[in-house]
Amino acid sequence: MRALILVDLQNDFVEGGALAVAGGGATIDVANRVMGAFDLVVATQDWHPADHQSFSKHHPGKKPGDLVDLHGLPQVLWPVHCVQETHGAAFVDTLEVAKIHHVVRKGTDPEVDSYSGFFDNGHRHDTGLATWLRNHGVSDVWILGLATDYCVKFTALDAVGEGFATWLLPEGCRAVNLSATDGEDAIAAMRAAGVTIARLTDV
Ligand code: VGL
Ligand code: ZN
Repeated sequence: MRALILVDLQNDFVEGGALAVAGGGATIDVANRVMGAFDLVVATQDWHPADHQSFSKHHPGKKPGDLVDLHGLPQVLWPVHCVQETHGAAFVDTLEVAKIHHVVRKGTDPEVDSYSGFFDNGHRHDTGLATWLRNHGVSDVWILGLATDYCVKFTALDAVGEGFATWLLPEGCRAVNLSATDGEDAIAAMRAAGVTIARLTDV
């Protein structure tokens, strides 16, 4: 069984959002185009409480893009984004949500960020996604979404770590690029970890 994982296709990550990723909206069209080709479709949602410690406003003197230590983990600080139950946290309204079989919400613990759809950044809390996929007979996962250099990257690396044959569709991804090559570097790191970099025509 093949599953498609749509990573964080939420209003705050597309044009006009609080943490807008350049070209983010284009990923929605790609998602809508390919969803029907998979046995199962999973969508992750970044789902933060208002007091989430990844928000720079909770760190006096810091601004978005700054790096801090959060309980022993390196933490990039972000503008307030994807707060639970807000418009910014909702799926982009052109996304064909009726084709999604399972939603994973992550980043709910205010004290630790969670880029991956499988585990928090400290690899302590498991979202249950790997178990859900295995229970549904999934062997292969294909991944697209936002953002290449954060949530897509860590979701793909954990998918490999959990033993899934893992495919990335870069045409359906866009990067934050705090540094200009972060997106490319993330793709190289995924490839080095065993992710197959695929084209839409491979789906
Ligand atoms: C993301 C930064 C903060 C992502 C989520 O979806 O890649 N990036 N929270
Ligand atoms: Zn976040």
